[in-house]
Amino acid sequence: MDDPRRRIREALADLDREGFLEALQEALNSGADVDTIVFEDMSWAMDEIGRRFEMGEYFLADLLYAAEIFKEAMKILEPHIASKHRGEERRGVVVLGTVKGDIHDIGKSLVATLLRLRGFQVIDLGVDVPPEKFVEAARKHNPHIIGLSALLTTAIPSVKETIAKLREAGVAAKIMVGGAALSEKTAREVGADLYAENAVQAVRVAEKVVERASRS
Ligand code: B12
Repeated sequence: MDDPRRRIREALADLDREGFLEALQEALNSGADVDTIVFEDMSWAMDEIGRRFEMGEYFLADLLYAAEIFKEAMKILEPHIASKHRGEERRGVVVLGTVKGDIHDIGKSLVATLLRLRGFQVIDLGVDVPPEKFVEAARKHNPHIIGLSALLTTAIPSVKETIAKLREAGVAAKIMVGGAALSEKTAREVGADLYAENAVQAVRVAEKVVERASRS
């Protein structure tokens, strides 16, 4: 791995804001791929920060600071992401939110950003969203897809409950789930239709759903 990418990983994981932003700028100047930076390097660092938190080396305040640095970097990266991912057509409608009991929003917001760039209309319900609010939004906006995000394993029952309530209400939208608490396997177990590991994949999956809907 080349040097700026390694420094992006290490400096972000060490919460060295200046070192990280400098490495980020260097990587961009040298033409590094923006998806690799966000979905491999910065995501690796956030996982490492999570590991250090689990080991007792980092505290909650460190996680908050990491989130702040991540969001600051996203402001720099957004124009680069936009020029890489922008699509022309009007695609489909997606209702998105982080489920009840979970307030992590970075990953969910990344999914929203990429979907919007690819021409989707995204209704972002925010974080800690109760099932009833998803049902209400589904009725109001008649989306192609409802996206549920969960990073805490303790929020998995919330995902399951939300899906059950959406089905009970007869919502026709495909339900896509994602976030560090979920996998292909848990997605199936909670009754979701679709799973995506990261925001780029989420867009691919969403595009397929809308393509299929427009063909039938
Ligand atoms: C930053 C952070 C926080 C910040 C969040 C700030 C914010 N504004 O979001 C704060 C400080 C608030 C926080 C709080 C807590 N956190 Co926290 N946090 C993290 C950390 C370090 C990074 C998360 C992140 O932003 N990652 C970067 C983004 C880009 O990645 P991502 O979210 O995974 O999203 C990508 C994919 O998952 C996917 N995706 C995400 N959503 C969706 C949705 C759909 C529909 C799709 C298709 C895809 C998709 O696409 C995204 C982009 O590629 C993680 C570590 C980790 N491994 O995730 C812990 C982590 C999630 N937190 C953890 C814990 C324990 C907590 C707390 C309980 C701590 C405490 N004692 O209070 C609280 C819970 C608060 C709550 N009720 O939600 C644990 C969860 C463990 C578990 N198994 O449940 C983790 C894993 C850390 C750890 N290893 O211990 N946290």
